[in-house]
Order: sequence, then C-alpha cells, then structure tokens
Amino acid sequence: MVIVSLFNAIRATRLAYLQRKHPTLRDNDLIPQLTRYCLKEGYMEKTGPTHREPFKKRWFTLCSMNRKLLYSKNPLDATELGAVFIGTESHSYSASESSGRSSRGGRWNCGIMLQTPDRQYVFMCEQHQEQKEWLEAFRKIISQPMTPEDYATKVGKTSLIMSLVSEEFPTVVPYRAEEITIPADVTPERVPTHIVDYSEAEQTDEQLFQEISKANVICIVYSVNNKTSIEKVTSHWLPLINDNTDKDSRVPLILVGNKSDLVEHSSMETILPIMNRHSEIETCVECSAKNLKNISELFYYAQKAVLHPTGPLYCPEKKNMKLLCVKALTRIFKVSDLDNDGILNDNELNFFQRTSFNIPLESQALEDVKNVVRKNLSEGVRDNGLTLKGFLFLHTLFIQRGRHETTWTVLRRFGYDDDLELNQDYLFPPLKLPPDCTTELNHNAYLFLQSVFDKHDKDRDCALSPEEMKDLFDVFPYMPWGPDVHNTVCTNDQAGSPTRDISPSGR
Ligand SMILES: Nc1nc2c(ncn2[C@@H]2O[C@H](COP(=O)(O)OP(=O)(O)OP(=O)(O)O)[C@@H](O)[C@H]2O)c(=O)[nH]1
Ligand SMILES: [Mg+2]
Repeated sequence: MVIVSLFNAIRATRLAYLQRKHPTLRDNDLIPQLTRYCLKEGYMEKTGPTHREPFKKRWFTLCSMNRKLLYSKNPLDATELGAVFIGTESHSYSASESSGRSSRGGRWNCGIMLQTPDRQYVFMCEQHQEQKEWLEAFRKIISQPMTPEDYATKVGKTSLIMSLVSEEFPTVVPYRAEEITIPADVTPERVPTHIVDYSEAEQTDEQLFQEISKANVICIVYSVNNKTSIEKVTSHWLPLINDNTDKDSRVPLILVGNKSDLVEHSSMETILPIMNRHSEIETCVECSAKNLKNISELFYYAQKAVLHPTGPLYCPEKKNMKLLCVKALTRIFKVSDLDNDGILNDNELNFFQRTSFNIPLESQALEDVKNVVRKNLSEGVRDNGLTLKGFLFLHTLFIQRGRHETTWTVLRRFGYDDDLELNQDYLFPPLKLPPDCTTELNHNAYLFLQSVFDKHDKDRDCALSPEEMKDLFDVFPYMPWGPDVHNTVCTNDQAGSPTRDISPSGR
C-alpha cells in the first residue's frame, strides 16, 4: 500500500512537472511520458571523445520519448553521468557496426559507432545479440521524425556564443560550447565575462540548476520563428529559474529572440507583456547568430544588467524610482547644493558633474539639461537652477531610457554600494597613523568645516539651532551627536546652540 502511494506521488509530481514544461500538450500526450519507456537498456563499454581514453563499463538506458541515451555507473544510480541526444538522419545521425577492437581497459569486442554532428561515440557490447539489439534501437529512434517540442530547444544558444567568439556563423555546432572567459580589455564594460552554454541534450537538470545558482545574469534564448520556444519562456524557463535562485537577490534576466534572419515580423508584441509582468527581466533583444545582427549588443546588455541593474533603482510596475534610490539621490543633491538654497545653480551643477564624471558640463549642455526638465516639469527649474524635483526627474528619465549606468555612476561616486547603502570606506576613510602619533585638523579642514557651518547657519546668528543642526546632519546616515553635545562644545547664551567653535576644546 505504502509503495503504491509512493509510486502515485512520484507520478503526480512528474505530471505536474510535464504540464509546466509542455503547456501546449494535452494530458493524454503527457501521461505516456510518466513512465519512462525505455527502448533498450543494459551494460556497454564506452570510451572518451578522442577514442584513446580507456573503455569503461557503463549502464545505458535508451529512452525513445526524449530521444536520449543516458548512462550511469550502475543501473540504480540516482543521476546519470551523461546524456547523448539522438536526432534524425537528416541531422547527420547514424548508427553502424564498428570493427575496431576494444583495447585500453575494455574486455568486449562487439562494437557500435553512433555518429552525431559533433562526436563519434564508440560502444562495445559483450555479445553479437546485444550489439544487434542496440543497433536496431538506435536506428529506430534515428528514423523517428522530430516533433516541434524536440525543435523548441534548438534555438541557437551555442551558435550565438560561437558567433560572438569567432565573428562568423558556425556551420557545425556542438551541442554545448566550451566555457569561455572573455578578458576584461575586450569587453565593452571592461569586466571579464565568463559565458556558460547549456544543452538539454547533454546536461541533466541537476547540472542546469547548479549553473543557474552560480550565474550573475541569465540569457533566455527563444527562436523568433518557433512559437513553442516563445511559450516555453513563461511556461518553463521563468518558473524554473525563479525556483532555483535566491528570492532576495534575483538574478537579472535577458530575453533573447534569435534567428531574426528567418522572419519579417518582430516578436516584441508577444515579449513586451511578458517583460512587464516579470520585473527580473532587464531587457530583451532580437538578434541573429547567422547574420551576426545584435550579437555583441546582446552580450553588452548582459554585462550591463550585472553592473548597472534596474532592480535597486526603479520599479517598472509602478514606473517610479524606488525609495532607497530617491533617498540616496536626495542626499547627493544636498551635498552638491553648496549654498544650501534648495537649487543647483550652474556652479553647483558643475561641481556635481565633475565629482560624478570627472569632467565639467559645457554651458550649452547645461542649458539643454535644464530645458529638458523645464519642458516636462514646471517645478523642475527655479531661478535658472535645478530643484530637487527636477534632479530626481532627470534620473528617472535616465533610467526609463535605459541609461542606468549614468545614475549608477553618480551613486557610486557619492559612496553608495550595490544595495544603495553608503559603503564603509566612504564613511570611514582609512587613516594610517604611525604609533605614538596624534592627529589634528589642518587649515583646509578648518576652512571646510567653517564653510559647512556657514552653509547651515541660515539665519546668520553664528550658532546652529536644532533645526539647522538637523539640516546639517541630514546627509549623514544617522545623527552623530546626542544631546550631550551642548555640554561639550561652545554654545551661545540664548538657546544653547553650538557656535562655530565646535571643537570640544573650544579652540
Ligand atoms: N537561420 C538561422 N539559423 C540559426 C541561427 N542560430 C542557430 N541556427 C541554427 O539552428 C540550429 C540549432 O542551433 P544550435 O546553436 O545548435 O542551438 P542550441 O540552442 O545550442 O541547441 P541545443 O544545444 O541542442 O539545445 C542549427 O542548425 C543552427 O545552424 C540563426 O540566427 N539563424
Ligand atoms: Mg547548444
């Protein structure tokens, strides 16, 4: 009874999995897949890709449903060591007798050669009867036509990687491209990029889950001319990736519509609503590995999604900036507002520009920026300067136009980390102090502190009222002084507000 229940539970789980994986198929088509119908199974000996590796005895299972030959060490192993996808004759697959003898470690002599587009597999059977049965089974699958489902995986993932690397469309592609690292100096964002291919034919689900959990960004590739592959984005890939990534730190995703050379129309009409529903999708791009269209762009977007993600900055559903981002930019505005009048004049805008990007703005560019804001938001510009509202509007515009890197550059230059928290090095710059030495403020530091004091002493009474103090420390992550400040520094007579001689000694 327990065994029957367990068996049914496994079947029910597998049915649920298949329903999600193949949303276009009916239950009647899926039920035969619940029990893996295996065309043949048994031991054979197998060598490696160069045929010079020693032969090893492995347990093989040939499944006609997913056209895969799986192999493991023992019949009851939970996961297989590898898989070989078997296509059709028109895709260059064939099976034949092999006369070569099993040397190097092998004991059996009845050989089989399984030819696939990228590799010749040599297997050895113990007896001729076994060899005959395996050959029949392979040939049966090779003669079986491929279904649209079989084709839906062949979206061109490997071709895209190879087109990027060799700058030409490969005519022969292996199932899986070798893992490659593109050095920092040849990538647009100057970061080394490690590209990992995936092949359903060659890899197990477990291997896929492991790669997903290691990835910084994932490109989901569909083929613009294959409807099933587009449907699989929402029915299969998005749920699978969500299930295998940490909810708090979702990896950015890029939707890639390959084979654009084959169609006149664009897939964007179907893709944009998917993007709107899934905020983890950073962007989408249509490309062609064949005519090399948008290939380098695709990898550039992927790098950008890691370095300048939308997630912490912007909420696409609500179409507004996130609270932490508004808070950080408000602080940056206040730091740049040198005279503390709530407006960035040309001089302050230049200070901001130089701090963020190391170059001042041309006067015409300054006017252009203000005009864009003026045109869209009447309160964005006042007295020919940018208000806080205008400043925030400008950054929302950058993000909405896909120029997140501008806002990220600003945030990072003003000390923010990837979670929009001020980083420790910025808050506490390291100060190397030799033993037996002390520190004191130099003249420039005094001048700086005086200017900060003057900036916040709005009523010019040479003392900071509680409101003025609050305003001064608004750019700090927290209020550094408690009420005891009034007993440790010079205060004025009337209100006990700290005067400009704020050093504890009273100088
Ligand atoms: N017309 C056209 N054909 C393409 C393009 N990219 C790939 N192909 C073809 O599509 C087929 C599958 O390409 P692969 O690169 O093997 O696809 P894959 O997604 O890696 O497939 P699997 O590894 O089996 O999952 C091959 O015949 C390619 O030549 C493209 O941009 N245009
Ligand atoms: Mg491939």
